[in-house]
Amino acid sequence: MEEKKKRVFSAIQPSGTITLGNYLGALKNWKFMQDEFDCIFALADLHTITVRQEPATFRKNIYDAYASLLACGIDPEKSPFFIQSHVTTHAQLAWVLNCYTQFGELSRMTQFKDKSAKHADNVNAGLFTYPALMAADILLYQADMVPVGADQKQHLELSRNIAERFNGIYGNVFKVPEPYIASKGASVKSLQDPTKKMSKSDENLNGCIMLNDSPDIIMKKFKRAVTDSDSKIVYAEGKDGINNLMGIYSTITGKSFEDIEAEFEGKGYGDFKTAVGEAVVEELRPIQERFVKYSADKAYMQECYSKSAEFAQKISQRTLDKAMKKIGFVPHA
Ligand code: ATP
Ligand code: LTN
Repeated sequence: MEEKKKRVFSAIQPSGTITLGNYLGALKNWKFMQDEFDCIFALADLHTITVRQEPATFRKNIYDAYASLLACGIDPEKSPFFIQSHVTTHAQLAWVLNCYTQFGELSRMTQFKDKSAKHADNVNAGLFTYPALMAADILLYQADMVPVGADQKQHLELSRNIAERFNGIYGNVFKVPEPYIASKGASVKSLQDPTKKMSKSDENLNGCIMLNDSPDIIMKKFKRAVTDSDSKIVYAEGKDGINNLMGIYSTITGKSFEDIEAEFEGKGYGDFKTAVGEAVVEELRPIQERFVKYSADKAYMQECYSKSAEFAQKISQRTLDKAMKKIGFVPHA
């Protein structure tokens, strides 16, 4: 008998233009996982309003993110790819899980601490309870595995704790998900401050490669990348800038750090930055071409996200109903 494929769930926020960090840390893996696993993907737009959004920009970011993911190789025929706010169960289960998540646990989330420092004028309750919504996203689909970049590991750990706590009270309702964090590309750093992660919402645009940056801009950003006063291309402690460039180059070319060190022995930082920039330009070229095609076809995108939402609603409703029934709510039908 054919073995049942493992279920994979992941999501990304439409909070700005997709970055090279998102691509190498998450999306590239999603693409390859589609054949081996039973994948479901989402745009986590409900998460995005934890930071205030300008309506027209937000709407454009949602369309652009959807087109970008199609361009990165997400195929909704193989893997349903929906918009979170179109599937009503997410907000519903999130409320329920909020009541099984402790204030202390949420207070320890480093993303909450970072984002509340960054948006000190809007430390809203949604920003705080964000991980309960993320747990709902994952648990609704009984996901076995969740591919994310290293920055989401703590949230996933919390999702597991919430699932185990709930199951401990009511029996087996939720599958306890495993994180899937590929070692390569798991954490791409800012080109301007290699101690910080590359992030869509970074104000310093030079630190961040956007998926739709022109070849010219990409080369300029790499040439300006912060390195160190040494001149050797080796992976070593204290060389955050070079380590980051090596990580990017290695993830794209598949070369090991030793191979890269050998390739650039005796060469300068300038040569290395050019090589990394060129590798990125070539990696992104076909994605950029497809992005233009998908963005111009809103009807196709609509067909994809509507069908995917219908499927997601059906699957997730079963889990929500089961959880509500176990708690003691009266079924409505
Ligand atoms: P924001 O700036 O709004 O926080 P973000 O760029 O951090 O956004 P998310 O939408 O939070 O991106 O993350 C989408 C996926 O990309 C997640 O799986 C996350 O782990 C991954 N990711 C984000 N930034 C990086 C990075 N710098 N390196 C590797 N993976 C990353
Ligand atoms: N919080 C994640 C995005 C996200 C997610 C999810 C990732 C929302 N729901 C469920 C994996 C599974 C982020 O900011 N990267």
